[in-house]
Amino acid sequence: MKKSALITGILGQDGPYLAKFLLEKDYKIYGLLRRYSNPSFVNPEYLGIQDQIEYVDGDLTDESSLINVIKSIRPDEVYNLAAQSFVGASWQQAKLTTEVNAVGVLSLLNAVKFFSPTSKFYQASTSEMFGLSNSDGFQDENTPFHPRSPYGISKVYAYWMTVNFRESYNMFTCNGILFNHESPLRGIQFVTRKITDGVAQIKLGLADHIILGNLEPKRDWGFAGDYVEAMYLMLQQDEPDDFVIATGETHSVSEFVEAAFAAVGISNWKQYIKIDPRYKRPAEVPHLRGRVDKARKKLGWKPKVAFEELVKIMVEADIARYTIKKSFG
Ligand code: F7E
Repeated sequence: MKKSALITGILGQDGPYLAKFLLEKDYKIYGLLRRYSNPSFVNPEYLGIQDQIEYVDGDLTDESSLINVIKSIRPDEVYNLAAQSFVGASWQQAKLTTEVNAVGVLSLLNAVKFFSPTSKFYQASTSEMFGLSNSDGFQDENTPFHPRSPYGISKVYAYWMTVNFRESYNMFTCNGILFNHESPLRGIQFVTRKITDGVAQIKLGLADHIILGNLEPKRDWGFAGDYVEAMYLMLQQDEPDDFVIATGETHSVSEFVEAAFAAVGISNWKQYIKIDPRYKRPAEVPHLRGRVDKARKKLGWKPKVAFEELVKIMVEADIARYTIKKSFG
């Protein structure tokens, strides 16, 4: 019998990478699709897996739709990757962020508990939960949370609810506390993709500057394609547990900008950057760097793609996109 997985957030960045990874392990993949006027399948198409996903209708904010889906497919594994995932928007849409990222997770956990209690459950938790907390320059599974945005706060609720279902109902539920992870599939509003897209346009003569906010914050940036393996590994353990997934390296936004311009041979990058306070956040997370010892030891997981390589992959993918667009007029 084929194993089956339900992936929420199937049209985002991580959903397609995870689907591809599991398809290679011969899983049957269901993708939860919420109602859009105009859904964009570019990410599964980019990875060449669009016709191998069975889409099922549902929305994290509609509990009955989740019950229907869980009841009818009873998947072996549920990966909850759906979220209002843009930290910057979470101040403007704090309630929506909470309804999707916090209450939505409770609804999904309840649907699993009542209609498929043996399904293993993965919750996409995040380094944004740590926020200001960084005692020795690193964050790990024992670091207290001090979220700095409605997004971070919503994710703390979902984290503890996932732990609580494990402790209260003996369910196999895990939190992957993933630090920032990027790829050519990253949404254009996130800083890495905004930079690599801008650098590609500048290189090709299509733009002459990039407008950014705060260049000081430091992030631990890894490659999304590496991180989905860790999600899978968590659900293959004998016991459910929570794991930090990161590279252990940290770089500032300005170092990312510098590396992206270096990837196309431009060293005087400062002349191409403009700062607009509109892109600055009311409260910032200044420094993220994960200590990944537990995942290394227990999951045997480690990141494969290093920082400079990641930046290069993203810049090259954006240059290729514009080159194809240009050649088709
Ligand atoms: O910002 C700064 C910004 O939006 C990174 C999500 O996947 O990772 C992501 O959250 C940093 C911040 O990602 C601009 O202020 C400067 O310090 O790419 P970002 P994020 O907020 O770290 C975590 C792990 C998640 O869980 C989230 O879902 O870059 N920054 N200038 C800017 N950021 C943006 N977006 N745009 C700018 O112009």
